[in-house]
This record gives sequence, structure tokens and C-alpha cells, in this order.
Amino acid sequence: MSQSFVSPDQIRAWFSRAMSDMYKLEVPLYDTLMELVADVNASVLAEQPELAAQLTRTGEIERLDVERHGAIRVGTAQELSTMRRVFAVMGMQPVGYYDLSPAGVPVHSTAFRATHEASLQASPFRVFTSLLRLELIADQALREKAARILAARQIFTPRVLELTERFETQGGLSDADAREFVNEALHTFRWHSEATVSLQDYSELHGQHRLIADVVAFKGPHINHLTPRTLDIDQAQAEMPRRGIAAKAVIEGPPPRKCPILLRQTSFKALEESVLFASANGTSSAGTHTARFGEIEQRGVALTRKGRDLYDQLLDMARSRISGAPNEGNAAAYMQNLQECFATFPDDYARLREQGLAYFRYFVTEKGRAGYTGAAGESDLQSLVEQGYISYEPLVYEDFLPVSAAGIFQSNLGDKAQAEYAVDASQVAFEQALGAPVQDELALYEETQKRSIAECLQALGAAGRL
Ligand code: OOG
Ligand code: NI
Repeated sequence: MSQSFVSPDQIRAWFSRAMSDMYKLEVPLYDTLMELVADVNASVLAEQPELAAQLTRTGEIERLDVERHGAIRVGTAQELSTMRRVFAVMGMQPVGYYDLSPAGVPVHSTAFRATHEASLQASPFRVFTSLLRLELIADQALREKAARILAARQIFTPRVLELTERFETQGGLSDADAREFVNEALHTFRWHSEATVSLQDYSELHGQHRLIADVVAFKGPHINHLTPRTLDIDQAQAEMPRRGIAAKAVIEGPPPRKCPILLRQTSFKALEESVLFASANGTSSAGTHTARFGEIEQRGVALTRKGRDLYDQLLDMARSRISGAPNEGNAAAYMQNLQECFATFPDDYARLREQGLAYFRYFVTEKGRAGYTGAAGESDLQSLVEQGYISYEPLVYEDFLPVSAAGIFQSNLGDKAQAEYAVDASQVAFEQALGAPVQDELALYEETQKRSIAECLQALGAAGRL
């Protein structure tokens, strides 16, 4: 049977678009946020031609307007492993393990995303996916009740499950199937204003942790935010209140820099939404739930193990100088600490590269294309760079940061301090629930960097001579 399949990259691009359209209708403030980001990005590109040129060289300028991530929280191992299969249809693999329990959030997580640079270029859409750790509910009766409620729900439509199986057996989906898959998969991420539980059960779950109520009390894992990528998050943060958006107190992640590293994030506070709760006699009672928000991110260069260790160390130092987590009260002091602590982190790409702190992509220059003759002494990467045959650009960080993620969770869980959970991270248990290992993000950056070097040497005809 000869049949042409739609590429998973295309399915992901369609899905990302459909999700954004749906979220705009569900949360109109997200639309406002998208406009704000588009305005900021346009002004940055106009004011910084060098940055515009860099983004053009790497191709990133094309993905900028479509770039976004989302987040969901699922309740059971079964839901997580099926989610993995559904995301696989869109070319998204689980990358990285994040333990949020030290920050008082009873979940552990991974990011589903494309892993090859060509696929990331086609559509960088990614979903931060958390699994509720029911074992962290202290009250046994409530824990059992939550498990019963979760076991009774089906978050996927029968049709999306059929199409996922078809993808797995055929090795792809036809155009018609792929389009239907996108529509069907979208249902899982929809908001439902009717809870599956009574107001009393909801209050009990909420009393344990707001997040537990968010996961357990609804028909499915509604997308809780979508995040466009900005080129200047400080400008975006300043612009939010001007457009009537209540912004989070501090920007998570590293301080502002000339050469951005990793990821900086800010968000607007979750909205209070009306919900109808079930009751025994078939009537329903009205209440509210607060979960869905909008976020903005700025991405910088991916760091090596060495760079990441330095980042973690400097971030810890900055945080140890304030009491508790950053909040409205200490925001200015905290940002000042960050600036001071990160003064020792090199802030130009040449030094980041020389010191092995960050990953880069290599490109053949005009001079290289015009004629590399392979003269002696020119044939190692470093000297090819020094002699101008090869240039390099920062490789973008595609993942998340656990301390930042905890800050994002918390800003939307109310300002009440959350207790830390005295449990260990459990990547093994997470992978068991997922039904597969998560990929190591550093290995992925390493491979992309290596491929770009190999391509340059190939193009110069220098491969094999090194
Ligand atoms: C996820 C929060 C983490 C991020 O960008 O770090 C996150 C959630 O609230 O479910 O999205
Ligand atoms: Ni997020």
C-alpha cells in the first residue's frame, strides 16, 4: 500500500496553531499578551539590526512568531503514558525530569518537545507536563477518593486513541487523518466549566492543595497557560501594567544580560473563573476556580553542564540573600542581588564558548564558501573559526528550569507559603508512569552542536583531514 504521510512536524505546527486559537477564545487576555509581545519584538528588531541579522542567520526569525509553550497537569500514570503516545504523533518526545516537590508543589514533570534542530525549526511547540503525586496527599481517605475520581475519567476521545494507534501501526497518518487527529486531540486540552465533583469534594481537595483540586476536579487536563517568546522580557514586563495586565512580581531566571542565557519568564496572574459543581440530586451549585494564566518567555543560549552548574550556584547565592521566595516586597532587592551575583558569569559569546560554558551552532562563512584551500594549520575547528572560514551562533535553550517553574506555579497558587514535601525526587517512578525514559537535554544540545560542526567541515571539504 503506498500512502503518503503528513510529517509529525507538520502535525505539531497545526496543533500548536489550533491550541493558540482555542486559548485566545478561552482566555482573551492571552490575545492581549500576544499583541504586546508582537509589538515588543517588532521594536527590538527595528532597534537592534545586529540581533535581527543573527536571528536571520540561524533561521530563528521565522519561528519567532509561532513560538510558544504550554503546560498541563495529569492525574494518573495511565494518563501520562497515553499523553506520551499522543504527543509522539506530533513528533514530541519527553525531555528532562523536573522535581517540583522541594518547592511545595506535589508534582514531577517533563517537557514534550521536538528534539532535532530541523524539527525545532519547523515548530518549536513544547508542553511542560506534570504528573500529580497522589502519594503526597497526607489524608488517606482523601487520597483514596482522589484516586477513585481520577480512575473514573477518560481524558481522551475514543477517536484520538484510534488515530494514535493507527499512527503507531502504519508509521504515520494521512492528511485527512492528521487533520482529524488535531481536532480530536484538542478536546483533551479544553477548559470545562463544569466540575466532575461536588463543591464539598472540591473544597476538601482544595484544602489539601489548590493544585490537587485543579487536577482532580475536572474532566480533563485543561491547558493552563500558553507562552509566546519575546526578544526583550524587561520591556514586556514593563508594558504589562500599561495594558492593564497584572504581572508577576519578578522575572524568573537569570538577570538581564547582553548575551541572554537559558530562559527568563514572567506571567500574569491566574484568573478567577465561574464553575458549576455537581450535586447529588442532579442540580448544580455555582463556585469559582483559579488556574489559567498567560506567560511570556525570553530564550537565550543553552548552557553546558559546566555553565549550568555555575548558573545554579549563582542563582542560589542571589536567593540566599533574601528571606523566603522572591515576592512583591523584596522584588527590587532580589533583582539587584541577581545582577551582582551574576557579574562573574561571562557576558560575551566568545568567552562563553572558550570557557565551555555554552553550546553553539557553527556556520560556513562567505569566506569559507568562496574558497577554503585546506592549507596547513587551518584545519582544526578553532583555527577555522579564527581564520574566518567558520562562524558560530548561540544554540537556543529549548527546555525549562525547575526553580523558575516552581516560581510560576506558586505565583498562581496564591501567596500562601507552601510547605516543602519531605520526599525524594523520583525519576525512576516518573519514567515508570510515563512508560519510557526521558531524554537527556544536554546530550541533545551536544548532538546538535556536533552535527553543525560536521556539516561545516563537510562543506569546506575539510572532513577527514582533522
Ligand atoms: C507549569 C509551570 C511551569 C514553566 O514555564 O516553567 C511552566 C504549570 O503551572 O503547570 O510552565
Ligand atoms: Ni510555562
